[in-house]
Amino acid sequence: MVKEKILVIGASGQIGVELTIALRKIYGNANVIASDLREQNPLLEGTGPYVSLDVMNKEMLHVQVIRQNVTQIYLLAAILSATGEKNPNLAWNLNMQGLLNVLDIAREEKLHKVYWPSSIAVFGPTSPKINCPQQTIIEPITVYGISKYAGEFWCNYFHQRFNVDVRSLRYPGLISYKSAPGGGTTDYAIEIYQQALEEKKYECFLSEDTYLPMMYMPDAIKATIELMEAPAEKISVRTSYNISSMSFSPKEIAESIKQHIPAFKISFKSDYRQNIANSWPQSIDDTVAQKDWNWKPEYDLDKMTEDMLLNLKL
Ligand code: NAD
Ligand code: AKB
Repeated sequence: MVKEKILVIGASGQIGVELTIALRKIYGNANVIASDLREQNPLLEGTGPYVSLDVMNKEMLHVQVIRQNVTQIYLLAAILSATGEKNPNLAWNLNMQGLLNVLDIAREEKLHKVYWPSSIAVFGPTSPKINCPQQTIIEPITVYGISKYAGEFWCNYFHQRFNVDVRSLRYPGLISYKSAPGGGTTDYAIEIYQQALEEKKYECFLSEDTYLPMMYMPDAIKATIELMEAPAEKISVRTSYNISSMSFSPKEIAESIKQHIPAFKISFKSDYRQNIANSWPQSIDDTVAQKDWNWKPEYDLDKMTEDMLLNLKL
């Protein structure tokens, strides 16, 4: 087996913490280097190497890759949809330049693999709302969505032109309890569990019937690792794969929580994030991922609710 040395960029974020821990279990603690703008992360402390690194500083990134004999990069540093609308220039610069820095270094150093996530945010109001297919009309209205769509084509370009083995998933909204979310439109589906336990009430920033594609973090980690471990000849999509698990509305997640906390009350007050949510599909067709690398999720809404409440109570 080829010895891999993995660099996770953005390791202190919502996905980064859990992905770093999962990768360390597979490749060994010393072979997975966590890195982030943030100086350290208590959840990763004692689990393996951690370096403070700015993905925008290409020279420093390149030095780290050479010095540490890195063979794979997982790039998770980005500005998400809601924060991106508050600072479009910052979102565009980080989401694009960060990716280009990594792809350039991957080409020059002949890295074995690169992982970079896209999002359902690539889709826009003209995309099909139900079972949105892999290939369809894509006209995103957020700077985050535009950056993800452009990023998908940069990945495809570096694969076609320079043979960089870069792989990608269009994650739906991700729900988790370990690490706080980083400024997305789907973050309500995390806050709601925390507030249900602490306050027994929650004011939702999306309307009660806003259906969105969502996924529990263990399924997102499973999908990421399965995609990255699939043989290269099985990967037919070099932009980014649709993946799906569940879709629900704020009203439905509240009903699921009420089965465990009967006194829980939800109220609704939409803000600027409603417009973003309205532009996204309600559900995603992921048959290409199923066919290519046997993608299958494990969690539905009620199974996730049970696990979230159990773990948040600990
Ligand atoms: P996050 O905001 O929680 O984490 C991003 C991390 O990147 C943070 O720890 C931040 O400190 C770090 N970072 C920011 N700028 C950096 C820089 N210049 N150099 C190095 N690190 C920097 O984000 P996340 O939710 O973990 O998302 C990770 C990736 O997955 C992003 O590309 C995001 O677009 C994508 N994604 C996330 C979701 C979701 O629901 N969380 C859904 C779809 C796609
Ligand atoms: C967000 O809401 O911005 C993210 C995403 C779906 O990409 N969770």
